Amino acid sequence: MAIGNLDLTMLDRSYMTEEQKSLLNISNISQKEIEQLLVMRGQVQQFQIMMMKYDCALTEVRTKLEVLNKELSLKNNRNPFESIKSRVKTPVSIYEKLKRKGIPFSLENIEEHISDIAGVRAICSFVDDIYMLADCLKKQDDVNVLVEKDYISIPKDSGYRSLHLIIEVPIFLTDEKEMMKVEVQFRTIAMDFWASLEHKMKYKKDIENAELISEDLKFSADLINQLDRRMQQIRERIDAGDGSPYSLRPTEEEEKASSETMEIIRREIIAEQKAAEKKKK
Ligand code: 0O2
Repeated sequence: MAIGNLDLTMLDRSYMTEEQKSLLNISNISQKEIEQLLVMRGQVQQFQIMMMKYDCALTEVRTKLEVLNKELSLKNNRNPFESIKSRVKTPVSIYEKLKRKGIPFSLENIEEHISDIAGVRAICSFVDDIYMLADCLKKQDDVNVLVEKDYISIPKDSGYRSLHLIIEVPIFLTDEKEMMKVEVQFRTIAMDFWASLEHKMKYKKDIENAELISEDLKFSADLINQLDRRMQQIRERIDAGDGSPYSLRPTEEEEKASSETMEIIRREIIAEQKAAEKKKK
């Protein structure tokens, strides 16, 4: 029996004691401990079946996106997707997400409260591709849209931008059809670059001076947003065969952001100079 890559036959079941029940409250749980918890509850197979179904749902959604990619690449002579990544959430990550939400770890709670066990990340070339591709997916008649979170129009406080769709798609097993939830995150390359680095550096971690770091990350997210807008404007000019520089004039918002950048750089230079002078004395 294996959950993920681990072999459950290797586990010593006699190790399972009442103490294991406290697993629900421990932090930094390991995959092995989750497996022991499932063994203790006699739910190993049920868990494996559940994960297998989410994996099948991922395959369905990936295929849908790959079909769109093939069709649109032919029609428009360019690839709307830069890449499509997918993953089934690990048992540890599922456990931690439930814990963050204050919900006990159980199979019922996983199905009810975690909507991104099956997750697809579609990295798109331009912001307008994101909305066009999401619309194509939403109107397919075997796709139910459960939730749409547009963190591009309204970014999260962290600066995080992406379009999230939580959808339900059918999977067909030997004698049943089941609707499974999949979260699809649509991002541009720039949004993905920011989110991946931010995730590594800060997301979910307690750090010193968190407020200053958050401000800097937010500021970088705004720069990334400007870059995305600019790249889209350039593409629009190329599509229109218009090389005129005027269409690239910065917006008021961009001008404000760029003068803020200059101010930050100026302040940093002054601080560095002062620090150097102090060192000399
Ligand atoms: P991981 O490790 O990436 O899987 P819900 O999923 O709707 O029940 P949640 O988590 O509040 O509840 O939904 P939300 O805010 O839409 O976030 C879902 C996922 O989006 C997260 O999954 C992250 O992948 C990503 N995300 C959301 N906010 C941020 C952010 O500020 N920075 C980064 N880098 N990613 C973010 P997980 O499970 O939290 O994490």
